[in-house]
Amino acid sequence: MSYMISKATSVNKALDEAVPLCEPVLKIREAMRYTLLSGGKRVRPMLCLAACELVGGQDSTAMPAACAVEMIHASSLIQDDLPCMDDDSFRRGKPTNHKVFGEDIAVLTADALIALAVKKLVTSTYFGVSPERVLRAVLEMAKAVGTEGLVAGQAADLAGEPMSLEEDKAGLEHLEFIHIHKTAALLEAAAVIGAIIGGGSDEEIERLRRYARCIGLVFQVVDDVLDVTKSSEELGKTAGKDLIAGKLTNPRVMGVEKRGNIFKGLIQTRWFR
Ligand code: GRG
Repeated sequence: MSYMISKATSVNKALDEAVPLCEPVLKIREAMRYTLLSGGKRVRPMLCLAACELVGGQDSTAMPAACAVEMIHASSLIQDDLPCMDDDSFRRGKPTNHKVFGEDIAVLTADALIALAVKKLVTSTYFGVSPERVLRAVLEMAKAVGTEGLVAGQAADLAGEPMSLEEDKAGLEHLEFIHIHKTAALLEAAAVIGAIIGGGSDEEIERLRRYARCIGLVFQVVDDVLDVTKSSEELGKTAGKDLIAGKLTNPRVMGVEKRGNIFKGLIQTRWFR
């Protein structure tokens, strides 16, 4: 726990310094800071720093990359909460970005966070990381964000149920697709980028990719379960919304027993062998 607290503290400091409150576009910067510094657990930057450390690199070398990954996460949360997506009013115990700043500013803020993430990642070269490794890291981040990652997962989640909910296999494949893309992709990228920046070998990088993908898969499964077992106060957001929306990801939508079988299926899939 003390390891995690110390990493989160240094990430918070670096994020604070990354977005100074100044002109131009003061309002956008305020909105960026609002979500970026609103108390997330910092799981992704922590994974990035830990992976870098594991392959023999320094925290300071991976800090820009760790911040970049958290900026992408913040951007995805802002977008996810928009009325055209999940339409959430609360996150981390506070009103969501668009509730405070308006939808127009929230969309621009999410855009600005992605741009800043790329900029931040590229500054890794100032810390002695080779341009080849930085390019590789940028490629990993782009893959995690776009149609091979978050965007694909969110699109599948929004599209709702698979063709047949009766067949566990169809349900399993659909769930796995959503979890792997919407959530695991960024956790995977966090660890992989940390290992690339830290000077890891190809073998080390691929091992960490596999490990982080598993963590990501379980992370979303737990997040879905918490949505029905915890209160809104405990979660800091409106609980049970997926249930109301009838989303497949909610354990009670398809029945707890069926969902239990799907969990078992998930655990036995190729990611866990
Ligand atoms: C182009 C960046 C971008 C995104 C577009 C909107 C979208 C596609 C994707 C949404 C992805 C999303 C919000 C997935 C949920 C992942 C998840 C489990 C979030 C909660 O993560 P925690 O628990 O949150 O780490 P904290 O608050 O601790 O940071």
